[in-house]
Amino acid sequence: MDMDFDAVIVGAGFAGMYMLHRLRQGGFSARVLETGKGVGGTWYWNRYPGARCDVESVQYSYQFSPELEQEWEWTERYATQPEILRYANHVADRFDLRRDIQFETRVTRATFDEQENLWIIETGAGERLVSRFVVTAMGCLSSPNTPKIPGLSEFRGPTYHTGSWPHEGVDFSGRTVGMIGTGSSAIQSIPLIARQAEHLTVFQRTANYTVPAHNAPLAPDYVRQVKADYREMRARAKTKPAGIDFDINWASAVETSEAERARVFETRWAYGGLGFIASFADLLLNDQSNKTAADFVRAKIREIVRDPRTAEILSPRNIIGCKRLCVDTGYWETFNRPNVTLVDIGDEPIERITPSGLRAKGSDYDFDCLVLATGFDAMTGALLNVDFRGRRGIALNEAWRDGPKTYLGLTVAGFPNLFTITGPGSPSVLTNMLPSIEQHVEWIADCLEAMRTRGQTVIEATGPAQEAWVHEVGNSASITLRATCSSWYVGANIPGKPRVFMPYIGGLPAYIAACEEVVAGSYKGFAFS
Ligand code: NA7
Repeated sequence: MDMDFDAVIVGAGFAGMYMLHRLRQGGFSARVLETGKGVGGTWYWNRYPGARCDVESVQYSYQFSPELEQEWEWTERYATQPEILRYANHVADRFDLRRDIQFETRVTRATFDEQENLWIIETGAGERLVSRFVVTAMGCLSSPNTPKIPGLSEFRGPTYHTGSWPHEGVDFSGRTVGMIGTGSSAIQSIPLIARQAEHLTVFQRTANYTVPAHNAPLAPDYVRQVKADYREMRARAKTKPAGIDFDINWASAVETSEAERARVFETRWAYGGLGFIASFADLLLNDQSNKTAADFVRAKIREIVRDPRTAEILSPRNIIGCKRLCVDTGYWETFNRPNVTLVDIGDEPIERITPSGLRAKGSDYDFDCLVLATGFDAMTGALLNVDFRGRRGIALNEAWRDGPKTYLGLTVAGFPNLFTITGPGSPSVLTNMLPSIEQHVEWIADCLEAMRTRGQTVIEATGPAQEAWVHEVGNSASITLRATCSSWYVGANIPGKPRVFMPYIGGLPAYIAACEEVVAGSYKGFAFS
């Protein structure tokens, strides 16, 4: 069997693009296969109004090229989807990546041939490529979840999913809109859709916590200062659990006086963003500490939302930060608008979608357009959409029947020469994705270079090493409150999905140390041939 490439990379988002760049630098041949017509991954698909990154733009960016860091100008504290997509395109052009990216190509199956130690990759168009290695770069939130609500196909008007929004945009002027979901995508888009639509009805199953973004244009002085200090900022970020350079207050919320606690929360609220959850070090470790932050946010909701009943429905009851904290611009305020209605469906699922709207709790709601802000089959969805076959033809679906099992979130026992960037069992979604991606890519590229030097062609995680890592991932999850609610982190949003806390919660520094230890121990936990 002739080998077409050293590596096939699946996905041309930030992970796939940098993987291609690094493999080229290492002298490997690689081809990226990408379903979309352009680069950008999540930022290519998620074009709903208000889509923005919840990590500050100067930090949600590549650091592998100091020249790129210096030349690119972010314009806002939190970059919009179009700006991030422009950045992705700029990177693709600047590093001449497109000539090795095959767009409009969906990988459907990948089979490891044990005789030849090669992967055979098949695409939706019936193409077949052969490579030594496969690197998945498919993103953690890239397989949209369309809930199986009865009647969905009967709705007469257009239905939009926030995770695969029409590229030409949607004009809601003069239209009535129904929206299902109140996660991050809904929280970002609701204020903008409400401003445009004649009426917006939001169907909320679980109230969510959100913190104001206080987004603003970036001041030139600030940008100059960041650019002068970039190396130090990146180094500081790598010492933080989330890989984001923000201050963690190491005090305990319950051991702090009420007045001081209120002051800290107010300061963080006024600053805005995800750093709110770092107001105190034990917010995600101790119920009582968590409740102080949750109470603070609930009081804010009551202050902002004029109708007490609406404020009550909007007030989350679960652990703050258990589901991913959202960052918004004018979310609670939007429910003061006369053209916005909130419907609580927390205690009873939507009965059915009807040709003119939907039926819930015995009432009919009519609207012209339906928006599904219903999230993703997170972390494993995209991987399991490809029929990966490892040794003895074992399907990844089968190997992961009880939940994903990986070694370092990067490799899977029984699936040699397969690498999964930001796979389950890596910190990924609990961190700033860009530095996490870069760390994975560099680890993989270094590993392939080491193998080449040693004349090895096959790498595979051993079963015991994988078991030990799965144990470590589960153990670290069990000490936080994060694993205690029905979130997509545990697969709870997808009926029938095994309930396993999927990302590694030990923090980026601990994870990097674990990866470095593996390398220092001559890639301990891996078998080579
Ligand atoms: P999320 O955070 O998974 O939110 C999805 C929302 O859709 C959430 O409010 C769900 O309610 C709701 N949902 C899902 N299925 C249904 C059904 N069947 N009926 C009613 N409501 C439903 O996805 P997002 O796209 O907002 O954000 C994903 C991540 O992207 C986010 O965390 C950021 O990291 C960026 P539930 O809470 O499950 O009760």
